[in-house]
Amino acid sequence: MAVVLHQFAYSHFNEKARWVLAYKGVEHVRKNYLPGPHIRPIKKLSGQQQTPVLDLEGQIITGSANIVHALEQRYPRPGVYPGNPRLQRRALEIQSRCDAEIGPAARTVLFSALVHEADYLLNLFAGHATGAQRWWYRAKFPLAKRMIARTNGVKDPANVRIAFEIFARTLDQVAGAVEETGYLVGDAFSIADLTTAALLAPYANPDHEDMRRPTPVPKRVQDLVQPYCHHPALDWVRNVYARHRPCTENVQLEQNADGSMPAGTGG
Ligand SMILES: N[C@@H](CCC(=O)N[C@@H](CS)C(=O)NCC(=O)O)C(=O)O
Repeated sequence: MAVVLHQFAYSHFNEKARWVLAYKGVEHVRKNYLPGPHIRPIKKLSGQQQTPVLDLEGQIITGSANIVHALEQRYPRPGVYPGNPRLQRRALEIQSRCDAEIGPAARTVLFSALVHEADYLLNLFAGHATGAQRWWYRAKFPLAKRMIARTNGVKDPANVRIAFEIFARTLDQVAGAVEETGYLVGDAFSIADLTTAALLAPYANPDHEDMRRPTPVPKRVQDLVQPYCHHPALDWVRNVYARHRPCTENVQLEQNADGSMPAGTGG
C-alpha cells in the first residue's frame, strides 16, 4: 500500500510533513488540493478539514505533529527526535509551541495580504493545476475568499494585530536561541529546527522547489515581507534549508484528487 500525503502546495504546516518525508527518503504520492474545494474530500477522508493528512499505508493521520511522530516510529533513521530524552522533550515542546503560536500567527500575517490577491494565491497553491482548473478556481474565488479569510484568522483586525506581534517577537526569540550552536536544541538538527524553519519559510523564501516564492510577487505581498527579509532569524531559516532540507525526490504528484474539482475540469 502506498504512502499518500494529502496537502496544499506551499502551505507551511504541510511543509513540515513534506520535509520529514523527504528527510527520511520515504517514497510517496502527493495529492494537491485547493483551499476551499478541499473541505469536502478532506472531511470525507479524515473527519476534519485541515491539511496535511497522511495516509500511511491505510492509517489516516491528521495534524503535522502526529504525522511527524508516525513517520519517526515507522522510519526511525535518520531521526528528527534527539536521542537524549531531556533534549527530546525540549525539542517536542518547541514543536508544540510553534504549532500553536507562530504557525497560526505567520499564516494570519501572510493571508492578511494574500486574501486580496486571487491570482497570486493560485500561483502559490495551484502551480501544478491545469489551465481549466485555474479558471474554475478564479471564477469561484469570491466565495472561497470568505472561507479563506475566516479559516486564516484575518476577519478580525484585533487578531491580525496580535498575529503581527507574535510574529515579530518570535523572530527575535529564534535569532537569540540559535546564536550559540546554530540549532534550537543541543548542537544538532532536530524537529525543533525543522518545525520552526518550515513555519517561517514563507517569509525566508528559501531556495527550495517546495517553498520558493513564485514571481512576480504582488506589491501588497512584497510590502508585507520586505521589512523582515534580512532578519537574522530568516537568514537562519535559509541556512537550515540549505543544510538539512533534501530536494524533492521519490514523489508522484496528483492535483485536486477525490472530486475537489467539478467533472470536466481535468485533474
Ligand atoms: N495544527 C495543524 C494545523 C494545520 C493547518 O492549519 N492547516 C491549514 C493549512 S496551513 C488548513 O488546512 N487550512 C484549511 C482549513 O482549515 O480548512 C497541523 O499541525 O497540521
